[in-house]
Amino acid sequence: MPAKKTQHVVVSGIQPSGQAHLGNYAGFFRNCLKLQGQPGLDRYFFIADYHSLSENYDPKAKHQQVLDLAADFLALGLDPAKSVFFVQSEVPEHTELCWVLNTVTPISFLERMTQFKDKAGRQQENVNAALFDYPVLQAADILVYKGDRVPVGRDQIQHIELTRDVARFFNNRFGEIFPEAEPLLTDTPKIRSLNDPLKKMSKSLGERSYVALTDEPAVIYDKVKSAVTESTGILSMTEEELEHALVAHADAHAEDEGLRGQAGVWNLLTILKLVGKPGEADRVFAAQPIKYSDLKRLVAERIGEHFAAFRAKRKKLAKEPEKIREILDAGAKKARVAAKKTMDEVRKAIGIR
Ligand code: AQP
Repeated sequence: MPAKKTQHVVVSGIQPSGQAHLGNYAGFFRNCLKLQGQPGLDRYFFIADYHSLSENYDPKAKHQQVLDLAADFLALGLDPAKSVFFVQSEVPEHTELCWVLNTVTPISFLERMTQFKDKAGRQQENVNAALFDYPVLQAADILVYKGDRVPVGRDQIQHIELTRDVARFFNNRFGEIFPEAEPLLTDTPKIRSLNDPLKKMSKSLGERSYVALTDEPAVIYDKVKSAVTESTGILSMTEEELEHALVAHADAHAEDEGLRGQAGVWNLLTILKLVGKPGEADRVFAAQPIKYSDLKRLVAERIGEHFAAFRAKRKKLAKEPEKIREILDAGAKKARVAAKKTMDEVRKAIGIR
């Protein structure tokens, strides 16, 4: 039998820092799961527990958060026979490579990272070194498997660019070891916050910002019902115009209620495109003025339907923590084989072995 030929190595992770939400689904889970059936790919998906320590957290809750997130991923359809699925801290090579990559990463590059600035602004009492170094650990997460394809949401593009820079700096100094990683985006790479649509949907903006994948229909409706929209029923900007306005004047819009309303309505249409029936979002758009109470009811209903099977599977899995643990243990074992091989190469290249 001819040997299996790997064309690309896909790597991505998600932090266990609370409930997985619709934004994570649109940018990350769906993206990873789509790649599961494609031939020629090696796939590594992990729970980024070390990353999550850079934010305020409760040590008593962390272990359960890891298991919950693993249950989410498995219930959404992750197949451990097709993808290596594991917990980041169980493969110590991630942090070992991070240390080496730190030595070739200019501080000025990290200072530019918008996620660091955002998060440092949100947790001013805890601006720790790990928060600053986060993108280097992320680069190590990818490069330790020689990953060259990274399924992520749009908010992570800057970090993947940094991963490329770091790989290049390393290769220039020590020899060609690492590939250039490219982000893979879906057609819905960003879901906006329901209560502040100028920002991405995010756990740290509070429960009203996001729909959790495990939310029951009544909760979903309650959250979507209070989503920010505008008052005319008319979308005065195209989606491209909106994006352009937001990118061109990022800071100037914090107080722009008109723009916030347009972004809120476009967000509901984006969500409908994601979970609704084919052509449904286009029909709503074409029938302006839009009655937002009807749109919200429809969006909430479709989210509820879309995740009904997931919720049932997820409840069943929650009762089988040993099974989840077994899958993660087996995944870490496989991941370590590949990660160790890269670290052996790296140690030789940098002269410590
Ligand atoms: N709103 C989003 N739209 C599209 N993709 C998103 N992702 C996150 N939010 C959105 C993608 O999900 C993956 C996991 O990201 P993470 O582990 O960094 O989680 P997060 O971004 O930290 O999630 P939150 O809710 O925003 O957490 P907090 O509030 O704690 O910072 C990534 O691929 C990301 O692109």
